[in-house]
Order: sequence, then C-alpha cells, then structure tokens
Amino acid sequence: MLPRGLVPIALANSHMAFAIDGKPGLTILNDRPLNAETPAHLLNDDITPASRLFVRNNGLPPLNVDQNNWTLSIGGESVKTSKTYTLADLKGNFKNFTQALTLECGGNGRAEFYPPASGNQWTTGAVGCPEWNGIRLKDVLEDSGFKDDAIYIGYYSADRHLSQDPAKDAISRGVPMWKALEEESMIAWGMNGNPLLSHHGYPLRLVIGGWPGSTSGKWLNRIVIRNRVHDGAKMTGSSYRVPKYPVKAGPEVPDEDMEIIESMPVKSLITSPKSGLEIPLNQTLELHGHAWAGDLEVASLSISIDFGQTWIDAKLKKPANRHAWQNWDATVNFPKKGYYEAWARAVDSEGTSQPMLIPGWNPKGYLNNSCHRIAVYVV
Ligand SMILES: Nc1nc2c(c(=O)[nH]1)N[C@H]1C(S)=C(S)[C@@H](COP(=O)(O)O)O[C@H]1N2
Ligand SMILES: [Mo]
Repeated sequence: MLPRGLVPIALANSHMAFAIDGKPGLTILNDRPLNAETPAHLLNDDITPASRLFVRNNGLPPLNVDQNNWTLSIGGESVKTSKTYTLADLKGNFKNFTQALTLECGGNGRAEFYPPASGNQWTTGAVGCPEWNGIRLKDVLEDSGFKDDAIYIGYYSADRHLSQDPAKDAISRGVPMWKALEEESMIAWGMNGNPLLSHHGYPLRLVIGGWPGSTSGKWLNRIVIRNRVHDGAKMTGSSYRVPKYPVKAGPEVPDEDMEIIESMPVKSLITSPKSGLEIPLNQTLELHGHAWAGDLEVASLSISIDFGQTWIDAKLKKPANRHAWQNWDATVNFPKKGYYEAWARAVDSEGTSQPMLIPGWNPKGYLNNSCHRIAVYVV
C-alpha cells in the first residue's frame, strides 16, 4: 500500500501523463492491472466505438498472440465429444452474425457505496454497447454435444495472473447452461466490424449480454461444460456474489448467504449534454442517453429537473436487438435561472425502477444502479 494521498507517478494527472493508446479521454483507475472507464459524455454514440469502451482487466493480457495458431477447445465433465477449433474453423463452420450487446461491469457504480468497497472505483463508465461480430455460443456447444447432466459452462483464457504464476488463472467464470444456450450469447472475434482490440480480448472472447461483464471471457481459449456450478477463479467468496437478502452496510456476510450475480439491474445514463453545461434562460435543452435492463427490456425512461418532484417521459427507442441498450431523447425547459440537476430514471418491463439513492450495500460494491444525474446552470 502506498501512503494515503500518494499516487504512482504514472497515474498522477493521468489524463495528460498516461493515456491508453487508441482510447483518448478514458479515466484510468489502475495501471496494473489496467482498468479504465469512460466519462458519460463520451458514451453518447448509440453504438459504442472501440475507442470508447471501458477496459476491465483482472490480470495481465497475454503476450505474443498469433491468431493463426489460436485454438478454442471444448471440454469438461459434461461434454459429449471434446473438440478443438481453429479460428478458421469457427469462422467457416458456424453461422456468422452481428448484434449489439450491452457490456457492463458488475462493479460499475462501486465508487458511491459507503462504507467504501475495495476494488476499482468505477463511477458510471464501466458500460458500453458495441456491435459484436462472431457466432452463437450455442452452435459450438451443440457441435461438441453435452450430456443430460450439463448445468453450467466455464471459460478459460490466455491472460496471466497478476503474480505471473502460470498455475493461477486471472479469472475463470461462467453462466448456467440455459444462458449459454440463448440465441444472443456469442463467441466474438470482432467489434464494430474490426478485429477485437487486444484490450478487449483479441482474437476471441465471449459476450454474454445482460449479465455482469465478468462472464464475457476475453482471450478465450477453452470452454468447459460442467455438471456443477463452475468453480473457476472469481466464482466464489465475495467475487461477483452478493447477499441473498438486504444487509446493513459494514459487517461481513456469511459465505452461505451470498449468491452469484445473474442478470444486471435496470439502469440508464445521460450522455448528452456533459454535466456542468451553462445555458441561457428560455433555451430548450435536448438530452440524450441510453437505458438497459439485463435480461429484460426497458419499458420507460423519465427525466426530472426538480430532484424527483415531477417527471416527464423521454422518447425511448426499442433495442436494436435483445440485450442491446435502448437509446432515448428528451426535451426539457427550465422555468427560472439557477442550478439544476437533470435526473434520468428507467423502469424495466417488470415495473422495477432504478432507485434514486444507492441501493443494497454489499461487500464488494456491485450492482449500484442508482439514477445518473448531471448539473445544468441556467443563466
Ligand atoms: N480473460 C479475461 N476475461 C475477462 C476479464 C479478464 O480480466 N480476463 N475481465 C472481465 C470483466 S470483470 C469485465 S467487466 C469484462 C470487461 O470487458 P472489456 O475490458 O472488453 O470492456 O471482461 C471480462 N472478461
Ligand atoms: Mo467486471
């Protein structure tokens, strides 16, 4: 630990001194492992460009990746026939498709929890919705086949544990079989029509829409079909797990009272204008943003400029496809000069709303889906 207040020199004035190649404007939260988030106003595109997608690494990216020698093997105790595919096999033998999928880190919003939770202090920017190019995970799982007792899959990847101990995995998570077999769950080699950037798992990754980003294994080289809940690195303890019932902030929660996070909760962002805007009185303000709801759809998006006393409906679009975020627009008028906050609140298709305040405290600070807000000065 560094003394409080002393940051590594590489991080001091990070915007100027240290930026990620090809990702200008991202806020670096940690340089080893590399973790960086996107300020809300840089997420204004309806489809997130690679240059503006957050980076969340648990370990160190693999060295010397050669896509010509890359293979994906399928195994595990519940596989019927273990198989190994080259990238050319995957691209040539399975139906290629493209879809937009929201990727959000389970810890997005962690910075607001009190008492603070350890880990990267994500504010609002560990989310994005690029278009992914690849194939259905389901098609590959069905090609190797699985036994009746298959209940879960797990992934393994080529990145390295921070200790560089080859016996340790940086992360190895998974999802239940039913989620793996969804039409939208995919194995991707491209983002927005280009090969994945190294930061995002080049040459191959999983993308599991609507679930914590940690299920979307990068640098993917092995999938295991399991007859039990996958027990790889970061599947147990407080990693990506939350209490089964609301707990008072602070005390430790017994392990048997914790459960694995599945679908992410309803959430939204105001991506335009940038917080802190100054506008003249009598000028109409156009707001734009996105909303998403894990496995569900977003049913409505409302805006308040009076701290939640009154709300107006935004124009909310349908998702480009299932598990893609939904874009919205709203027009607001300010009655007097002064300091305002614009708040956005999404409600999902089951009637569950984003909370205005920080929801359920949990030991690792996951699932903060409280309303995003921006400041507006009317002068
Ligand atoms: N192999 C591997 N896969 C990984 C990770 C990782 O560290 N190693 N991080 C996970 C986490 S916690 C998240 S939120 C997403 C982030 O994806 P991105 O960096 O492409 O935005 O990747 C997931 N897949
Ligand atoms: Mo994550």
